[in-house]
Formats: sequence, C-alpha cells, structure tokens
Amino acid sequence: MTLKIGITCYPTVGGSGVIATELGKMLAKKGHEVHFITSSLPFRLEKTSRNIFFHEVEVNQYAVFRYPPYDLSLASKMADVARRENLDILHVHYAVPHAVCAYLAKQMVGDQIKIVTTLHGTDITVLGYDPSLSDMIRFGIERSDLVTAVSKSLAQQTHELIQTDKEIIPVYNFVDEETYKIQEVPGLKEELGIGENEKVIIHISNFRNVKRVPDVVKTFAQVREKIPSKLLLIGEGPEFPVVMEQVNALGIKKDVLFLGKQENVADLLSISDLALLLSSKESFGLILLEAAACGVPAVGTKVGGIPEVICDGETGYITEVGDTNDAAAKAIGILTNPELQQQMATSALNLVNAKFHSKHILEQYESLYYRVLDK
Ligand code: GMT
Repeated sequence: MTLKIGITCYPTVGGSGVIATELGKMLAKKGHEVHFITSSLPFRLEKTSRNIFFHEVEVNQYAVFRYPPYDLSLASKMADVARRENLDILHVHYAVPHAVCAYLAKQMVGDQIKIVTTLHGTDITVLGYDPSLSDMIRFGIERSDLVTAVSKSLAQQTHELIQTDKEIIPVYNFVDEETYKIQEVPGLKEELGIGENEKVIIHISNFRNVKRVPDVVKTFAQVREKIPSKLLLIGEGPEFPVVMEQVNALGIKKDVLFLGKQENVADLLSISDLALLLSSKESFGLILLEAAACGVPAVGTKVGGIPEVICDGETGYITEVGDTNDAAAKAIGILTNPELQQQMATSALNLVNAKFHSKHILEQYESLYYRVLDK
C-alpha cells in the first residue's frame, strides 16, 4: 500500500537535510507520494520528479509582528497540505520546532494524521541543555506518534537528558550508494595541486565549535611531519577564521586546502586516504558513512554515535576527544601501511552494505510508517 507523506526538515542544514531529502526521494521511487513542506527547496532536491511535491513555507512580514512567526506559518502550511493532499504521515526532522509544529497541525486537521519525528542530535545534545527549551523538546517528542533517532547513542542520550520514557527507535543514517562509491576521478589531484605520492586527509563539517576543527589541523600538522600529505578542509562556519589563523601560525598553509562548501564531496572523498572527524558532540557523523562508502578509513572521537559508525580497528580508529597525539599516531599507522589501509577500505565497504544500506534503512522507515498507521 502506498502512502502520502509530508516531510519537513531544515532544507539547508547539513546531514539532517540530506537524510530527509534522500529518504523522500527513495520513498517516491518506491511509489509513495512525498510532499516536502520546507522554507526553501532542499538542496539535494535538484528538481521535482514523479511523486515529489514541494510546498514552500512563506513567512508573512506584517508590521504587527516584531518577529515573523515562522513556526506558526509552518504549522499552518502543514495543516493546509495535510488536509488538501490527504496526508497519512508528517515525518519531521528535529523535535524543535518541527515536531511541535506538526502537533499543532495535527490539532488543526484531526487525529488520523500521524507524526513521525526523527532526532538528529543538535536539538538534544546542544539545545537539550537549555532549560528554557528542554520542556518544549520533551513535549515535541512525547506528542509525536513515533520517534526515531539516528543512533543508539542519541536514543539513550535523549532519554537521559530530556527525561522522557517515550520509546525512541534507532534508525541509522544511510548514503545514496549510486553517488558514494569507489571511483576514479582522473586529474582531480593534479587540479588541486596535490602530488601523486602525497596522501590526502579530508575533513568535512560546518566548522561549528563542536567539530573541533583546530584538533584536525593539529593532528594533520603531526602527520605532515612524517608523511608528504595535504589536508582538504570542506565546508564553512563560525570557526573558519580561527582555523585559518591557526594554519598560518603553524606555517602549513601550502598543505592545507580550504575548499569551502562543495557539491562534489564524493569526488573529493575518492581522492582521499583518510577522513578525520574529531568532534566533541556527534550523534552520527554522516560524513564518516560517506567516507566509508567511498572506501576511505576514518579516525573519529569516542563520542555519541561515532563508535557506531567507525568499527574501531577495522574500518578506522576511535580516539579520545582532544587527544591529537593519539589521533596523529593512528592516522600515521594507517597511512604508512598500504595493506592495512586497503583492508580497512574493504571492511568499510562491507560495513556500509551490512549495517547501513539505504534499501534496508528505507524498509525500516516504511515498516514504522505502517506500524504507526496500524496498517
Ligand atoms: O552537525 C551539525 O551541526 C549538523 C547536524 C544536522 O542537522 O545535519 O548534524 C546532526 O545530524 C546529522 C544527520 O543525522 C548527524 O550525522 C550529525 O552527527 C548530527 N550532528 C551532531 O550531533 C552535532
């Protein structure tokens, strides 16, 4: 039986936006009708295709409103689309404000529509510490008909931090295996000024404080002393100037490539030998999965969901937050041992297929939709 599903996410925000959009695309391919209800076209939704519809949330700028009420406009749009299109499900990504808006919409249209909320991390591990928000987050979670989290760790953290008994079902993130795969990208290393014999280390993030990008640079500086290598820094965000200054101060400017926001992440991963994600908070770390799918081992920190994505000693290594000496030693261990690097690449691919395959994750979401609808 095919379903009519409304999806709301932050269309421009990293991993959660990517997962929501890719899930919508896969559901549509399977014959479900998918309605994106977002503030702008999700960035991975290049064009609308069969079974995919986009409903833009417009915020009114009436003079009477000092702050334009985005949340109310969203709830009202959700209710409008749900009624008009006869939606079965509103699948929202993030408890605040999206689950709360969905609840408001449900109050407007009636109980037959079910709310599925997926927690991605930031709303719990960052906003959850704010006492003025935690009640609202709990409300959004508890009023949802079904709640998922992108890792077991996030599900557990939510129970502890938000103090809720609500069942939270871990459903892992996934990648589009058509895009993220082992492939040759001839000429790209040369185009970027990287020597054939140089190793490539990659870090991709939004340069927020929790990503600890300065630790990535410190780790790279140690690797570079032992191995000819380049660091690719992809993305941008608040810590960007700090990192630039650090790179200059360390005198390693010629070996660090600031590439900013990039569309062709799979290509850049294809020329990479190692991914680094040394965050202090990370519910999953989608980039680690993208790297694994491209056969790139990773070194990541022992926080949140990272140890669920990196299989320590098999697809990469886990290190303590802030221990850049250990991270560097582990990186050097991989980069100086081609046999180990190859073994880890193979294990990473096997892990993606066994634990995170998109087909399997899609089936999990579908069966949860049927469960919540009692079908
Ligand atoms: O990491 C961010 O700042 C962005 C945020 C997002 O909304 O995309 O990422 C969260 O969701 C991703 C997709 O589920 C996860 O891969 C990230 O680990 C998670 N970020 C944090 O937990 C800090």
